[in-house]
Amino acid sequence: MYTLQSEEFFASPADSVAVVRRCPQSPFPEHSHDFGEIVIVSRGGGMHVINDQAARVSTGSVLYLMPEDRHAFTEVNNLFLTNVMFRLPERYRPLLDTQLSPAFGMDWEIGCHTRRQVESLLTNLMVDFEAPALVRACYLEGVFLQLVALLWQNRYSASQDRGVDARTRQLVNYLRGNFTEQIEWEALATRFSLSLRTLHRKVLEQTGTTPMRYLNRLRLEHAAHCLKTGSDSVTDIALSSGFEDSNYFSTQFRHEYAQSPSEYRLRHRQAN
Ligand code: RM4
Ligand code: NI
Repeated sequence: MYTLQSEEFFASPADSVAVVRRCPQSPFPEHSHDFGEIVIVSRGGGMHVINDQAARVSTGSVLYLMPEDRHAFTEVNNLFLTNVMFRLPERYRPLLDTQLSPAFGMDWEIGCHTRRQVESLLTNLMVDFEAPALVRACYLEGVFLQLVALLWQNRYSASQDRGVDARTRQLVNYLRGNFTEQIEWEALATRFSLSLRTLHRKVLEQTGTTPMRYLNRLRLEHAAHCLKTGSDSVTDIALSSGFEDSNYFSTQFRHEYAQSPSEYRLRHRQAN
């Protein structure tokens, strides 16, 4: 694992904040930073792993990394995000402590109204203006503090939005929490006041993949975790992950992991 150095990303030694867009974000190996990092997802989706804890991210996800944290993007689906990097993380830790949680990024979602306000602050952080180093540092820090306050105030705003985007985000969150159940798409669309057509289009936009493929991935990731860590039979794992048929599960598993569930279990047993 390697540590990214601030010299590589900050415009000058005096700058306390730097912003880089990743449009799109490519898969990125595990790393840490000698700076703090706030990641704001604006489109698509993917799998983010922070300190060995994996969580799917999608539009509106907000992640915090302090220098002691390690993270990676192991899977990306048309994932667009912005990294807000900040020096002197210890200076901001008391302010950010309220926002740092192991599960952070699993449950923090900003809604479309907040995303528009955040975008305006990100643009201000990226503005390039000539000024004495101290003036520039004060300007950047001021905008950064506004951003941190806005994110905290609106950390659950996705659920307050009434629009299609937020209802889709709620549906995606529902899938994350209920993928072991049998999903009836018509009933789910009705529950979140979406047409099937809109459900398909918006899930594709927010996760980068189709609803069925997204559901299958959630189930397969759960099954892979069970194969690695438990001793249940492949059939029991298939059923407890939401698959109705263990043959279909094995086919899907082989398609996603290029090996059978048993081979996967054996490989991870040998690795440990
Ligand atoms: C990478 C990735 C990392 C970030 C660096 C600056 O593309 O987003 O998380 O730390 O950029
Ligand atoms: Ni990073």
